[in-house]
Amino acid sequence: MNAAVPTDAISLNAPEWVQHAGIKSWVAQIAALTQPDRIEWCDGSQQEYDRLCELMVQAGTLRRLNPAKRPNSYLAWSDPSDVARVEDRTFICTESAEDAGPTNNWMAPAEMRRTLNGLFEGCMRGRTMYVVPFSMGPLGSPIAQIGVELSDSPYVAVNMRLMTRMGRKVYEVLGTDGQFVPCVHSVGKPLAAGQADVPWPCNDIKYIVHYPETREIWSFGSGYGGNALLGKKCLALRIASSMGHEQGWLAEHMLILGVTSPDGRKKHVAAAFPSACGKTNFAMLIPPASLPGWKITTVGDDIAWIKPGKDGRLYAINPEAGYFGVAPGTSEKTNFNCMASLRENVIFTNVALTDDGDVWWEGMGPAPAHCLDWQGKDWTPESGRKAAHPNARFTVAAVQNPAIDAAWDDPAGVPIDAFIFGGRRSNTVPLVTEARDWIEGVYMAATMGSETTAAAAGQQGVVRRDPFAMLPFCGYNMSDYFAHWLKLGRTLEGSGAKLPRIFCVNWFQVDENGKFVWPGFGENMRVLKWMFERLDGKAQGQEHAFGITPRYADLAWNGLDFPQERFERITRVEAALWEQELALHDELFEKLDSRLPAELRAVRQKLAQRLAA
Ligand code: SAT
Ligand code: MN
Repeated sequence: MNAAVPTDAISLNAPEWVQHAGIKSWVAQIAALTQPDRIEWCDGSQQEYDRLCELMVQAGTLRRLNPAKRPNSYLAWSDPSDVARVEDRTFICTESAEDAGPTNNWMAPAEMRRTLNGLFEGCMRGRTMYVVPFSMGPLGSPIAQIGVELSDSPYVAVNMRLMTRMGRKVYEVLGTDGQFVPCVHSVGKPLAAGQADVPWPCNDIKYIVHYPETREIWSFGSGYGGNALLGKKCLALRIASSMGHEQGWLAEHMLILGVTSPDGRKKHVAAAFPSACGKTNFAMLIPPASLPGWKITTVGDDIAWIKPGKDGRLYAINPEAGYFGVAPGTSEKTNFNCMASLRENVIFTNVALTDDGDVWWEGMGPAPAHCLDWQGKDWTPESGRKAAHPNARFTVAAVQNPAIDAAWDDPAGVPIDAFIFGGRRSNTVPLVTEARDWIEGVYMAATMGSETTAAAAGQQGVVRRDPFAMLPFCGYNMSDYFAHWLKLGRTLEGSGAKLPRIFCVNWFQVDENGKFVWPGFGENMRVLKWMFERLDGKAQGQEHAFGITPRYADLAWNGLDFPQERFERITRVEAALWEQELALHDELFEKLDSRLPAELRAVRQKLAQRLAA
């Protein structure tokens, strides 16, 4: 850590352990534009983390939780207008609009630069600019990517320390001229001389901007989650997906887990679900006691970088080092491992504060008789409103997860045996379907629909197409992205390698009372076990218009009372619903028409024929 004393021209004051001239001149250039009072070069140490947290406690941004209940943990309440990702303010700025594609907001780079230069000019006045060096992926690994985020938010600096490999070591990897992705972030609220700050500064004007061609990220106006922690969605998904497209690999919105069978054999699964659809729960699943010997271990809970290995198989790493998970609904019953991860060293955002200085959220357990809600207002169970914001989050280092996979940090990654794609659908989509081949699997993933959640600003519960759960995260044309997946399949198949199988799941069908039919959580192990056995060529299933689905007798039911009639209701393919569904696939394809791969249209025709037969 190194603090600068403000002078007329701001002093760069770079510490001697930063030997990278490119970074120093870039920091100077951004400081000249944004005009912070001072610059701090983060070293990633515990002392620095503690000091910044204490600074935020003084400023009212953080509250220290009761150390007897939740050691070394803090609670932040954001501004009520800054609680989620802002998809309508997220831009992919490529030279040609077609390269961003019809699913992204686009603006020409030169025009966007003019807009942002105006907004960023003087935007850090009265604040400190933190220089936050981070690695996505194990430090020094050939698959890792380095970023440097310049931010006027100390909340960002401490969250980045939990979510990424952040600090001084990054400069050792970079040396004097290593490559990095420059990320500029401002909450967009400069302070005049003597003006008091607010606990959660932000701006009504928001821009989350990516230049994939020059690999730069600029974010203005929000201090929250994926809008502000730029290593996550911005670098590890939007920029990385575009790098992967160019270089022949994949950056995906997927958890990665290891499944070990009772006889000690291990397989790895990468699973894509939209935000706030239970990826963290699935990644930390504890199999029911009635399925003894099965074990799940976590490699990652949100993002996977996947590259073909020399043996023709696909290998995945988790580029992150922490979890930024949804708190509401998390309990010892729904996700024991997650609750165990959250015992200490956590930053909570927008959960409720109990009278004894601990946290609470809906679904955690019995409601307290009184607490302060996420806006600091008195709350009782009779209040008739939620105590925690539905998108309330925790930030915690991955190493605190008791189910962490031994290879989670392995630079070589883990070999992927199966992909799972899952949306949140109250009807239509069966509990589980296996694609008959790679192309059919890509079609399933491409046409995935899901009900929107509180993770993004806007209306909740509306079904929208969310291809590969990447709609908000694909940094280039979605049709090109489909083509990239198809091409990868052809290349791997051509090399004689065994391709991962592709499955589509839906845990979320509801009955006539709006209640979930499938118990989910640990019971999802029954579906995973079926997949595992399918990979071994052992389990049976039934072929239907869209693929292969297990019959009742194909799943293990010991220890669970789940009648056949209920199983059939969530696995049947209803022709009338599927005709509507296909019409929605057509709508998506129409939107993506200009570059849509012909293979996908062909699958669509075959499905319609099978459905009609
Ligand atoms: O993008 S966030 O990190 O805020 C969370 C998400 O949408 O998955
Ligand atoms: Mn996510």
